[in-house]
Amino acid sequence: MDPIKPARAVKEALERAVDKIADLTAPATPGAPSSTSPAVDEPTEPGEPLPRKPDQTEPETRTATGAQTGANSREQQGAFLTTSTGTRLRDTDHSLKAGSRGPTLLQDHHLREKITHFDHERIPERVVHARGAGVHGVFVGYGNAEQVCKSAFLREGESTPVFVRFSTVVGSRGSADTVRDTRGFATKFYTSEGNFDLVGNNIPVFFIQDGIKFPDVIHAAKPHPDREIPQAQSAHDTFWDFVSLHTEATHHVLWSMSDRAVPRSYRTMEGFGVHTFRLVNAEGATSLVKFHWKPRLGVHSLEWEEAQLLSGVDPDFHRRDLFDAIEAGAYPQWELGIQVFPDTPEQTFEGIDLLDPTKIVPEELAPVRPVGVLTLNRNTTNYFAETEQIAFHVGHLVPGIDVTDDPLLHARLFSYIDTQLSRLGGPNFNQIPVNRPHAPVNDMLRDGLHQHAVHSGVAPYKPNSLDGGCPFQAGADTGAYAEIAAPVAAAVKERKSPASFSDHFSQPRLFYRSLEPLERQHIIRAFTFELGKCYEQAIKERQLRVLANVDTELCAAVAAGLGLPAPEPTAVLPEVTPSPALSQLGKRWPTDGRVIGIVVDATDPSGLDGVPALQRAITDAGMTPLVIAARGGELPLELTAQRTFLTARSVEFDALLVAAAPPPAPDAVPHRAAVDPRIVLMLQEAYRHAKVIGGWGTASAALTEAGIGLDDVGVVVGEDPAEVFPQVLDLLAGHRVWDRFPASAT
Ligand code: HDE
Repeated sequence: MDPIKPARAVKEALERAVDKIADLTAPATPGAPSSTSPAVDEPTEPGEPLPRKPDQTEPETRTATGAQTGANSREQQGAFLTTSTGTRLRDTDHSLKAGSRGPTLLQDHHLREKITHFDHERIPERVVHARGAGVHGVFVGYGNAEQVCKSAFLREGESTPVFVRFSTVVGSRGSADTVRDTRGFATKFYTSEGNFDLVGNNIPVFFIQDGIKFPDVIHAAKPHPDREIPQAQSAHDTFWDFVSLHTEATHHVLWSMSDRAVPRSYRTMEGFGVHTFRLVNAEGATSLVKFHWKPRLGVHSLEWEEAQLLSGVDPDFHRRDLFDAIEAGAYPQWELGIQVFPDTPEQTFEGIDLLDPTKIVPEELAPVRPVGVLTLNRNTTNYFAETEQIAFHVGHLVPGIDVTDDPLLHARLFSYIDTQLSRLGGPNFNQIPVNRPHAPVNDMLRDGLHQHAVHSGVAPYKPNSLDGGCPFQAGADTGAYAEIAAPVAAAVKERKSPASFSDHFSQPRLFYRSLEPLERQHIIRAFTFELGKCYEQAIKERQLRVLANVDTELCAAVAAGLGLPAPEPTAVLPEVTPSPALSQLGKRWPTDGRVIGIVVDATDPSGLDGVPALQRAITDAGMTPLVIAARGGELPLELTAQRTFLTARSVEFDALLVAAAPPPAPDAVPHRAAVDPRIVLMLQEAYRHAKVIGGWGTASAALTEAGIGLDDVGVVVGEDPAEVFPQVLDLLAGHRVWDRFPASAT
């Protein structure tokens, strides 16, 4: 910036003084409350906010970092270190002292500002869903929802910016990504009619039917209060104590023990709104709906042992996968779908109570109709500013969408504002950049901690005349949000669930019996693992009694694993019609964003032939190749090692390609075998986790060393990578080669 010349400064000061005198002499009598005299009658004709009084101004439009608004204007400005008020600093390494040996002087503002700010850097983490990863994207409506919903963001071709935060529920902010848990899938749509938040999960049902039980289920799932262990786990006594006594949790527990609770990636999860919502179209006709997110890449999971290893090898596995995929241009996509039900007075569909959040409506009974597509295409710039400070709320609704009387949803309507007050330190959290709506805001909320707006006018109340009556209430024709007038049945005040909420077992049974044998086997193993980690035998026995009322095979297999007798069911197990849509096996999907490991032996350059071309082929297929060599850095043929035998572990890769049988590297634990033991372990794990393995050249020696048959299912051995890779890619479309281990569950 040019220094201001003294003569110009004097001239400008004089001009300002003259303006000021003119302003002061203009009004006849100072003290008018408003810029315009009010009318006697209350203004009813809507108009913009009145102009400011001539004597008023506002702070110049600057961002928190001192810049004019505009692109990148919130980032740090200028080349020099400054205080938070923009004064340049010449030393941030030494505090101001009386002499070089002290004492330190209280006068040192920079020291005090720096330390005070640091002392307050942490804010309370979310009480649930503390661990999360967020990214930006865009939602485009298909326009086919108009029959049921008038919301603008669903119109054909309407493009709406969004922010999505994925999360786990139980663990604290620093816990591992791949734990067995429900995942949050929360989306903020910055629509032209205000923000709409769809705050859902990757499991379509919930543990409880009434929000008053939420603290109970969370207290049970969180670490034991005395020792604060275990972190981010449900495999402990308090969790199983609660759910074995509180049988309405059974359906969610079945999902939590299924592969859904260990997703391969956030990109391969379904999302669900869980509750039933009420939609209204432009004519005022209403429908009940359930929201679904359907991932374009299909629904895929980790193997349980893989998930456990990843918690140590790469605790950031899911967030890294999401950010890397977006950075690589493999933008994850989901279709938003709705199941639509008639809005009848009973609010049931095919005998299923739509207000019961422990129930699904099988897709075979009510198909999911896609109404738009979500693309996540931009990573965040600053985790805290965006992902940590985003504040979702199920009450952030737009015209066309309303809540139903689901008692779980009603407690949520209270909870989300309340929790932001303490987490984000006051009532103005919607003014934080990531929460700001893209629609114009003219509320009458004022003051409070961290107020960013500079509100003009004197009448933040209604009715008023001093601000010209502004802001005005909108009508149906001017985009007002109006709660849908839904009848409330004549009732007595009582603490009670409806009788239709009392069936806790038929839908868990429906879920279990809809899965493929392999998926059921995974559920059996998960129950056996989790209950095996409990200390109290009474809790295990009690949970087995619950399982007996779900499925005899499940109960017997878990009981056998625990070494306990399988109890008899206490009720007749109902016939259920399986819902094939609940299974995640048996189809083929795009492989975008998958990671392929390529093991090479740099000491034998002949084995590297074809590897550069293979890397290109993998990249062209939308995936990431990572070369694994004995040591890092440059390799022959202009290859670079992205991983070494020391840093790589099988769980990072979706498929493993082996170009050689590398001998033990110098940093290997002394080993008699001919192949480096880390590579042998890597192959054994990849094999155990049903991953595709490909090899050429001398690779067969490495496979044999690992005990892998060259003709085994999902093992492709050929002359060169050009022959092997297409077959590997084809197998990868099925996610895993599950046929390698035929399931024992029937
Ligand atoms: Fe939440 N939930 N929840 N929840 N929830 C929160 O809000 C709550 C429930 C869900 O990425 C909190 O800002 C109650 C169901 C997600 O920021 C809190 C009840 C579903 C997220 C809260 C429920 C969810 C939250 C904690 C029972 C799936 C993370 C921090 C009545 C449909 C959002 C916060 C994000 C977060 C309360 C039940 C999803 C305390 C009282 C059911 C995805 O307000």
